[in-house]
Amino acid sequence: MFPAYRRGMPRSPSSPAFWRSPLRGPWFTSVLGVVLLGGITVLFVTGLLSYAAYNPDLSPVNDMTPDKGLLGFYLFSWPTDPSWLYRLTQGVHVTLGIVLIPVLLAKLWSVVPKLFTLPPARSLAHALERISLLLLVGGALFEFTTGVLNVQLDYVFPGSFYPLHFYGAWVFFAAFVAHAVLRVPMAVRTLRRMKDERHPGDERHRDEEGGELVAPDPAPPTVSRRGALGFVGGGSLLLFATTAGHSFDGPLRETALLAPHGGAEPGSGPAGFQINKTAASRGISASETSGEAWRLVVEGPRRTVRLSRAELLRLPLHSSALPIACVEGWSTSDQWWRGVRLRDLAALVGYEEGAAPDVLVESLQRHGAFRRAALRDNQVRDPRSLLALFVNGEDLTPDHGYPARIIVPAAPGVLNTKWVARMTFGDL
Ligand SMILES: Nc1nc2c(c(=O)[nH]1)N[C@H]1C(S)=C(S)[C@@H](COP(=O)(O)O)O[C@H]1N2
Ligand SMILES: [Mo]
Repeated sequence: MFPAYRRGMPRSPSSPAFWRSPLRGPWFTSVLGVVLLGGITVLFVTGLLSYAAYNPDLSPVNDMTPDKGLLGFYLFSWPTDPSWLYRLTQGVHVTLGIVLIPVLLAKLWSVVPKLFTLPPARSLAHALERISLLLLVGGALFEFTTGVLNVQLDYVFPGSFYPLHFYGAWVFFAAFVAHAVLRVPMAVRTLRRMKDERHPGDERHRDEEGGELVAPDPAPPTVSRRGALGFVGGGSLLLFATTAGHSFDGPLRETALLAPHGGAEPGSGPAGFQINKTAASRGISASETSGEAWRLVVEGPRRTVRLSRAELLRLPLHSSALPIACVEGWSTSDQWWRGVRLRDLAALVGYEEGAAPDVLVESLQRHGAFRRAALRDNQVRDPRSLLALFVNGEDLTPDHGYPARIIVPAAPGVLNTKWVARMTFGDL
């Protein structure tokens, strides 16, 4: 399976004879390529959706990539329906990305001899093709690595993950499209041609299309091509089984051994669901959230009101069943939130029914990326959008945002600001 040096064999990896695995060939590469064609397209689309869901064009506060320029051409108002929308799109993005890792690695392995061929360029067209291949391979490794690091150890990327992953995605996808246009017809022909043969993947003829992948002097096989593919698929299945549970609660979450928000819930009882950042880790102390100290400032262009939690409790309270769905791919099922509608808070500072504008929400938290977020008018107007005071029948816990937090249907977790101190209504 691995290139081995034998007496009398060329040593240099630029020589085709250096690569001796009998697995390499157009069939193996084509099968993996077709899986990645579908998978990476879904990753790209769900990634762009996730970016749109952040409302990056609404306010600089939300904008993690200020120089997006033309790349923001597709942005749109993220809807509030269905309430599980981001839970689905981002769960698919992260889980599929992790599941495709073995396929990506196998695909790179299957074509690795090509990276070493000499001369580096036979013609201008060949040179361009090789540069695009470098962008493709480099881009793929970069996107998968930054994505996994952000999910597994988000502190590695203090705010800079978003521009890196976003710009990287465009560079990678451009190279990916160019590669797909050049290679898909060949991959499809290869798979069609070999479908009817008795031994799929039997590629003794180096002069056939894609034959340059076939080792000229193959080592004896230790596993069939189908077996190798099964091995890759098994790896993906194992990753799926140990990750996908992070999008569910209860026994299913316990199966997500590899996911940071898999395994057991952080506690039992009404607030025993996943916590992103704890109050202690964000520097929120009980003295600032106590009844005497905490006031919510609600500001509009004409009026500002200050409300204690006791005063908020005297406003009409409403309940919504909504999930928390994080960019890191994990989510909770619906929790029962109870609190004041965002549109009722807009009404307090003078906005008539149906005319509620955007809002900038600021937390008590003084440092860190997610202490402020801007919500769009469609999110403010949705009757399920709340400044929540309770969850699952009890007061919010400090870790879930006591005394008050935002909860908006279908929005990414990052827009659900905890420990809210100030809300400024107005067109942003
Ligand atoms: N003030 C503040 N609010 C915040 C955050 C934060 O770091 N600071 N994290 C956000 C993120 S990224 C998520 S996913 C949700 C998680 O909510 P939970 O901890 O109640 O599950 O809170 C959001 N609200
Ligand atoms: Mo999050």
